[in-house]
Amino acid sequence: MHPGVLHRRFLNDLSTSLFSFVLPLLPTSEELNVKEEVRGLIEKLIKTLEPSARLLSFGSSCNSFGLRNSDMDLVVLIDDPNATIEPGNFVESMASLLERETNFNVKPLPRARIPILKLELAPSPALPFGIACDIGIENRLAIENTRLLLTYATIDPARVRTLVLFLKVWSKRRRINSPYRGTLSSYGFTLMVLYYLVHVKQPPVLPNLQRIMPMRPMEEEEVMLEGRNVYFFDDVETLRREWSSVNFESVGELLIDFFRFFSHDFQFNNSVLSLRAGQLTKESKGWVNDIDVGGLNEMARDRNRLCIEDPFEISYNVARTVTKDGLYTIRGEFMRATRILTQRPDRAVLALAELCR
Ligand code: 3AT
Ligand code: MG
Repeated sequence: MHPGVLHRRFLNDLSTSLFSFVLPLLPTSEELNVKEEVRGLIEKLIKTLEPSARLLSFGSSCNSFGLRNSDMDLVVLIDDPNATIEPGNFVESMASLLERETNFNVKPLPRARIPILKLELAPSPALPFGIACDIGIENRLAIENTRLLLTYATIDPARVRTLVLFLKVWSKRRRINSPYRGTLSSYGFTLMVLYYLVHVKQPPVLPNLQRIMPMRPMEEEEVMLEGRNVYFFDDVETLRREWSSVNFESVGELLIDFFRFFSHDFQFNNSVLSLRAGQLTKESKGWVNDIDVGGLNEMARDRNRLCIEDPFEISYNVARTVTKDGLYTIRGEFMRATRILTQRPDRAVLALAELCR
């Protein structure tokens, strides 16, 4: 058979295999229901401390990039402007309340840079993996970046969700999804995929929601939250009606090209990935040689090896956890993935299994 035909067949096979790979890893409706019940229960309790408090989900439980048994990310928002609440103290009050009233294993971190409360529930028949949950206070930007990610997913769910979900599984299985151990968070990998679909791929798979929309050239707005412009085009109905990508590449092709781009083309040494503005230089962001000396017993750390600009908190490098070794490992994994997928084995399923081993 002609090599071109074989290659086509492999790509088709790869796309189908990606869909079937991801499908059984999605959360069940039972899991989602239990988690929503838990959220409601905790919210009710927290309202006894502060009646104007609401408890909202963010992160993967509501950006459509959630996997089965993933952690719950929750945030307390206090609506009453007259309520004077200090996050650290509120974390401590919530901790004693939940300790008293629930079966959760409660661990408050009131003096962390961002005070949070960690909760854990032991496994049960309805939730064979238990529940792990972090509750933060007043982190409204996280709600907005969750909505941004969700809106991107909604534009082209078949390609965007499949790519992101696969990358998340792959990065976890290859152990490069551990911000505490020098590699990158899921949020960071998700921003890499979206950056690639908006700014690298030509023609683009996704529009830049933070920029002027093609159909309404004069309507760029500023919506300020905590001093940041959190505007993005979030009118999903209009997007569905008026945006259609002329990029028809399959999810398999996009995956291979994603790995190839980050193996060979992206200039990690001097470039910044910005979903908001495309490729930027580290120099223009002032993100060069920023060594964080750390506390008394901490090692000095290089904060800007891998640079991913947060879409709203633009002075914040989402990939600041990535060390020199971490980046070396991540790039090694991109190369390994490219190699496995371009060696064109007979069966795409086997390639995916090998990739995630
Ligand atoms: P998992 O399914 O838990 O692996 P996730 O999508 O929940 O993936 P993260 O746990 O990395 O992703 O992050 C949860 C949310 O927290 C995503 C984003 O709203 C916020 N977030 C995480 N990391 C950062 C960061 N470095 N800067 C700003 N917001 C962040
Ligand atoms: Mg999470």
